[in-house]
Amino acid sequence: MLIKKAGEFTSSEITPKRVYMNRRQFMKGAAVASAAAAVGGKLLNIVSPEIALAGTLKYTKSDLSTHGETLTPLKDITNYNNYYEFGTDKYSPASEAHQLVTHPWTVSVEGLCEKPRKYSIDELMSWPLEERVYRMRCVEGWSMVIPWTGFQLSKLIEAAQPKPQAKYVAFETLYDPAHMPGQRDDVLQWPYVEGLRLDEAMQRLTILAVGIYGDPLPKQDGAPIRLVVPWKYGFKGIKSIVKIKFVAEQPPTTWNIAAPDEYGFYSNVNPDVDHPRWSQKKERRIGEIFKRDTLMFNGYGDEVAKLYTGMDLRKYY
Ligand SMILES: Nc1nc2c(c(=O)[nH]1)N[C@H]1C(S)=C(S)[C@@H](COP(=O)(O)O)O[C@H]1N2
Ligand SMILES: [Mo]
Repeated sequence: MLIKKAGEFTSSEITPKRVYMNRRQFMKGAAVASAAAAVGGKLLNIVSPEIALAGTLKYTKSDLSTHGETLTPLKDITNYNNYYEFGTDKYSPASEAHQLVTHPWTVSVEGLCEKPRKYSIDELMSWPLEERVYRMRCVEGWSMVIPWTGFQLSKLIEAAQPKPQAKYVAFETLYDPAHMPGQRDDVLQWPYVEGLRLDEAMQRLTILAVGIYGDPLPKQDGAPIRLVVPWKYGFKGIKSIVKIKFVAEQPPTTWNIAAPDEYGFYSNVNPDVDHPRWSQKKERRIGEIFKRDTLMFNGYGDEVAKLYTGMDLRKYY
């Protein structure tokens, strides 16, 4: 399917999303030098995410993005989801999440900090935003590569000024069974809760995402704001956050409550620690046929391994 020949592009940036969406209105602007080549009737998008600035949000590119990976198409990121508030199968969040009311939206930052306060989502979305391309590895054995738009969680934490007693950060999803049909069943304990150690939360790879491919987060991906911790299994990335609380003790986490022998608090991606019911040695990148090796810390060990020095990662799984 030929959309446009390379020389005809009038936009400074073209992304897989734009190609996928085939929306010509995205293609206004300047020229692309050898960005896309029409070969054999197919449009080969060879633009790296580093030179692409898609979407309606204002943001900058980050040096902390993962390079050399093919981005997962928006179609897959928004149609193959885990969001049990909207059903337990992969496809129901895409059809059900429209019920979620994401505006107005308030995130309460509270607990053991000097400057607790509530933020409107509009204020948080007006913060300087960055694109962070990260691998995302679900504990179930599939993975994607997602260009998030967001900001470092550390910025919010610094603004809150945690007290010395604060050792962990606890997160909470909206509880709204009227608009989240899954919360009317007790498949999980609601609201969904997650947590990080304070140093994990401060690590520079940890972000709060408000967008994907430069547009505001689709509801099925956790609008209007969700956590992304790329070296941990995807379930740590709690969606549709309304509360962020500084606490002294390790907070409870939803999947650990549901199945403590299967899902720990740390949940670092680790090919050597199998899930009790399946191996974690391999994973299936969505869109690929052959399995890939699972990477220790999902490939982010240079950044994060030091957080776990001296810890037995079989015990602290
Ligand atoms: N509130 C909430 N957050 C959640 C979940 C959920 O069911 N509810 N699922 C988790 C799981 S298991 C994964 S793999 C990721 C999936 O994110 P995605 O659907 O945007 O790919 O969200 C995580 N965050
Ligand atoms: Mo997951």
